[in-house]
Amino acid sequence: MARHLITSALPYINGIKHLGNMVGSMLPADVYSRYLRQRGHDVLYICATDEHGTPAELAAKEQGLPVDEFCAQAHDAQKAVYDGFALAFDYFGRSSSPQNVEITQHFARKLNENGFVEERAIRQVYSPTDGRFLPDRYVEGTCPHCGYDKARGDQCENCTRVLDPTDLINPRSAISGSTDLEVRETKHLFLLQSKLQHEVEEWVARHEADWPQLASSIARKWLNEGLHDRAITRDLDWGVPVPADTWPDLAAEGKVFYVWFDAPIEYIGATKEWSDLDPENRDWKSWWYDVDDTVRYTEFMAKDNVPFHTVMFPATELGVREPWKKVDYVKAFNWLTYYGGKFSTSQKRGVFTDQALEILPADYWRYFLIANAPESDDASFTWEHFTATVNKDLADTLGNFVNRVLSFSKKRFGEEVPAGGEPGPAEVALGEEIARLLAEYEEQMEALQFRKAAAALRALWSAGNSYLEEKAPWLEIKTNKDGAALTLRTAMNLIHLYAVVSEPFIPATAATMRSVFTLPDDTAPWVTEPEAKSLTSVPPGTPFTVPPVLFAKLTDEDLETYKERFGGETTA
Ligand code: B3M
Ligand code: ZN
Repeated sequence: MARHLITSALPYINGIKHLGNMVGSMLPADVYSRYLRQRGHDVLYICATDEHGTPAELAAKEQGLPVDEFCAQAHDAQKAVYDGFALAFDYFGRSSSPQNVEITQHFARKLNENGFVEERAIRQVYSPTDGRFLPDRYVEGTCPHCGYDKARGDQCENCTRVLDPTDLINPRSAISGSTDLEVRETKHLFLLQSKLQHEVEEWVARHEADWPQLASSIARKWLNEGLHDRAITRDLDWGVPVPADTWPDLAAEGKVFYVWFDAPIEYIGATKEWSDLDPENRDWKSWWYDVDDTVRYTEFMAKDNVPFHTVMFPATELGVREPWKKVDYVKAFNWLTYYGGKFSTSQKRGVFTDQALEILPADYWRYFLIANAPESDDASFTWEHFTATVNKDLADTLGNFVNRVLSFSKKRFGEEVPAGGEPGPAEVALGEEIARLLAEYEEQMEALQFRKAAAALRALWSAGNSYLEEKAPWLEIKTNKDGAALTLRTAMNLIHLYAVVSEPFIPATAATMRSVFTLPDDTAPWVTEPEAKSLTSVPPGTPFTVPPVLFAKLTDEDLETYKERFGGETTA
């Protein structure tokens, strides 16, 4: 059995992420990891905060904190939210870690030794007042296209045009406001990606047939446009320093690596952070170095990150000329929109992950988001859709089933699973159906088809409801007590099966459902086909309890409150 290495795109440090970020990377990675663990695979799920670059420096400045302090706090704040969402990372690291510094510098040295790095002089804006070169984002001015007076050197937020700092009218430093700017020549390291084009093409060609179309088409597009050499250093205080042993001049000038150079390397760096905590039992290299097909590596990300993961990072890994593990499967997602418009961190539009948890427990969000993951197309979040889904799938189909069965049985038969009755045609048919749906669920999970997996899970829950409606134990009990006992016992077995199978989607609720029964040895991680067919794992006489309502039904009033708080109309 292959070991599974799983990573989700590293959330950027500058703020709490919104639901769109969550569904496009971390959450599906967590669901998949949980599923694989249940199936007995050796899984390592790694993520981290992406901490370098200008947005981190700017966010720190805004809060009046030194950037390292800002990042430490922001990391903890994000981690707390992810704990709240029950994301079961094996490790959640930080790209500013010493481990990442070490490995990033190693990669740069190797690329240099292999002839893929070159020092080039470029012309860049220098601010004598600030005593430094200004990265693109640190130059502000008037947009030459639309006249917006707070346009940044990389892009105008107003008309979205991509800019060069020298395009700006009346440019000024975003740090000091100084307009005393000059253009000076300075040296930067360039990664000669053009020299690696051919190799990357070959590598992509060998993999793209296995990837989802979204990932392979984006990779193709980038390759067809041609890989350009690109600057991999910046003039910033905060970042992985250019190593002085190899580039003494650039190091003396305080250059650091560009954030997109060190961020993907942090997948490896974070694994080493994890490993260094317990070096006797963990070996980071055994996941990354010279592992070939003994490790299957799956990456999760939104579509804007695909070029970096299918083309740029593989180019880096190939150019290092060491056997670092490259991605096997790229699970890419489209956008989750908010009422058809953009979720926006900068404009605070949409629902942020911390706010979501203030409103409802994680399981509500986990289920809704995965069941509506933007897999084949963009998907729209609306409060109407959210409340309707919660009410129908979670409150009615699953929650109500569980409570109805257990309370009724307790009332009529007491606090143990009732004995009596022999399985008949209805139970045989149910068992067949459950086994078939379980196989369907497994197949979709293995294929990383999350919406379809959610649909199969929902169908499993529904099958229980249909069975209960058909057998109607509340009527049966009047004429055939044994028959009613059989029906309820079978339904309780379904509850136990749901507890096991639903765990990746709704881990907290699944644990509650499982703890309903006092079974002597209830540790089985999965349900076998014979168990699914016979539905007898929970035997008569097993003590049980009735849990509190699993999912609250959301009212029209709730809906109005949410819409009022977050804005519930299209503004796009
Ligand atoms: N931090 C992109 C983003 O925040 C980025 C992903 C890095 S993955 C190595 O959208
Ligand atoms: Zn503009």
